[in-house]
Amino acid sequence: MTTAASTQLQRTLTRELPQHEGQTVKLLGFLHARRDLGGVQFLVLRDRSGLAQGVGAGLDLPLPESSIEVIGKVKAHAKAPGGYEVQVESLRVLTPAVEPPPVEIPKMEWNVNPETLLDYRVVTVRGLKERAALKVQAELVAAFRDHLTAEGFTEISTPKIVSAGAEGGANLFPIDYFGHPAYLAQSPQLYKQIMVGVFERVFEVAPVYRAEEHATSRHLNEYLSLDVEMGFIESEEDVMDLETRVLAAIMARLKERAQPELALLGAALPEVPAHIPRITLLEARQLVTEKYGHAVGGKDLDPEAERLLSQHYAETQGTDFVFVTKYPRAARPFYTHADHNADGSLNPDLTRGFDLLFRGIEITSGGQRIHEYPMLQDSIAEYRLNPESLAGYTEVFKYGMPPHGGFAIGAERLTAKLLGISNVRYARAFPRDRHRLTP
Ligand code: AMO
Repeated sequence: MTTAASTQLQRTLTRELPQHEGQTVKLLGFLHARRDLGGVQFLVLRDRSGLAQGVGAGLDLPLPESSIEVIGKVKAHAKAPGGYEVQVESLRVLTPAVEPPPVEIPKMEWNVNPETLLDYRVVTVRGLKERAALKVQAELVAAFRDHLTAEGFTEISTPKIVSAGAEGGANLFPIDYFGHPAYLAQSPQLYKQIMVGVFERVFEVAPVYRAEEHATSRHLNEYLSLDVEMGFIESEEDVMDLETRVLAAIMARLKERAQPELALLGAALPEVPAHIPRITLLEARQLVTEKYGHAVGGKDLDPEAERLLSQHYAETQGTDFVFVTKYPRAARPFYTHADHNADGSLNPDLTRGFDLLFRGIEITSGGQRIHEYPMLQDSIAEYRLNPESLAGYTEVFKYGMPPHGGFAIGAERLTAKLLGISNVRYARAFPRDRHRLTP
């Protein structure tokens, strides 16, 4: 039935109930929970702003998750969520669910195999914790955009179908592009640099693709990359300072706009120091070996070394962040600028590339890039890359590019570490991993 009352009333959100005590309101949402005690029925309606309890008599409650409209009077009720209750005068089912959800959506913990939860992600993602994590991520992305826009950056959109890899390595997804070989973009790296020649300061928020064969708690095959590139820098220090300001803006916005979600998830926001500590990769490796007895394998830091280095900074300086700087050439892509010696000459072994660790894990890579055409050609040769396949990128350097640098934050890693989520897959609505292509 569409009653006259339902069409006349404006929609009220559940979080607005306190302003409507004593009034008749119309709520729209999902039937989050229901209980029928014979003569009296209780319901919880969930809308985008929260939850509201309703109580009524003679109500015919549909299956949970049905879309409903509730009209009723608002009364203060200490035991109801939010402190108010709606005395239901009419309940209208807008869309009835035809099957109950596979898990009870209102429960805070589901004792179910995590893979099964992902199989049913289309509806399990409605869970309050799942929704809260994605909401925090949305605010985080909004803060990233807003802050950079305020610093004069322009948002760009670069191709995700590309002819060559930007980061090197074997983790490219090949695709068939009308009979020609092509790949899914690993990173907007080369295009964001080209766009510095247009706008000086650019950013992009878009998914990127990595054919990671291994299943870890930190790798996805598709993740949201928060990319930044800035022209006319002095050195990578300017880039690290920029990232520090971006992170501070993100935390400030979450503090202001995501309190309910953070509280629900029991998450504590980190303080972003005005100057995030910096340590060179060589010193970092030495430190974890000497202090913790951990011998680091490979050229980079391994996950255990990242964890220990973060632990050291948490213990000694009370911060969750540390920049690891001056990566050796062998651990960085061809586009990374060499570091300078004290006399100003180039050091062929070290670069101006850095990583940012947050709570034990790398959330960012960045650095200063090569901006001079001959130096870039030399680097491509040294890395034994095919100059022809990179010609579309290197060409722009013939026409003049300013000194520049940038960074990329993996949105899921940052979200997961902020919220205490143990696997990045749960910081994405529909994760893609080695074995998962649906939903
Ligand atoms: P890099 O390859 O280090 O650098 O990636 C940057 C950040 O992206 C995140 N990340 C991932 N997140 C989830 N799953 C993955 N498989 C994955 N791989 C990377 C991490 C990482 O720190 N072009 C450079 C960035 C730059 O220099 O501007 C790049 O892509 O948080």
